[in-house]
Amino acid sequence: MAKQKDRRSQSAATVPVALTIAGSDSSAGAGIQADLKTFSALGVYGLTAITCVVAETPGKVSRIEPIGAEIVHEQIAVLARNFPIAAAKTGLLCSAEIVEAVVRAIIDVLRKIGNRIPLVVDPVTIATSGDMLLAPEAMEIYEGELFPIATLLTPNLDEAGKLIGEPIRDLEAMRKAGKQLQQKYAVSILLKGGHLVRDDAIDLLFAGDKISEFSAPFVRGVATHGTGCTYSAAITAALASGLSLEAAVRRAKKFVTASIAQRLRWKSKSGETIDALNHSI
Ligand code: PXL
Repeated sequence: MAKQKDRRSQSAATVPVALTIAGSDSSAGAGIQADLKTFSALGVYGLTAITCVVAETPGKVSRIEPIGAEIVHEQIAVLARNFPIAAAKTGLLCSAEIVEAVVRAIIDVLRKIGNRIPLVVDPVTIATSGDMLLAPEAMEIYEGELFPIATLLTPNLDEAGKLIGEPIRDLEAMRKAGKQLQQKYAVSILLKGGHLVRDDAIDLLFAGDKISEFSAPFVRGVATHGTGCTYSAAITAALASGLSLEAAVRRAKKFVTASIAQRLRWKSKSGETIDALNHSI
């Protein structure tokens, strides 16, 4: 045993490296914490650039505080200069200044060093609880500067509906909306249909001329705090491991479905139920 331990402590392992640029969720079901747990579960070393700190429980955001834009830029820049980053994702970016700093760091440093490393953009604007997370004035720069440098956008139906200016109520409307977004931003789109009321959660991937469908049984009555973050982190981990976009989404969908199915549950001090995704699967 001692011998084995010795040998292990002397050998170094190389695993793929991925970067998440996102906010901190104190309840650890979403945001940077969900991303890191997902990266670890999928065998990827996760780096982080924190954009803001959110004090919250799974049901309610209490307070959001952005980090200074320059330190957001610096986190990304030092990591890009020192680690072999194979893929990156963005989550909650909070303010227009932070979106601007992230775009600058990706173009001027990360992509200068890492060429066209895949960038997954999860356009987080509203929490599952309904709380606004992104400053409204940040949307213009988000669309104008961040979307065009993404490899994949992962909007849910609410976010996609806002971007095209009309609600998406069925699968037919999803097909139309996804194509529209793909053309509008010239980027691949994963449109997540989990908010449609059906027996299964269907997502559509629009990449090139192809539309691929991913479905899983819909689990009703389950708090879904953090599913979007977990999904985009799992896609990023799979891309960092060298999978194609379609294979990465397929693997990520399985991971999110399992993290919901094997969810965790506690009773709060006041007797309420607290659910959380299980990332240790
Ligand atoms: O699920 C969206 C989200 C993303 N990032 C952070 C969050 C939340 C939701 O609350 O707190 C940091």
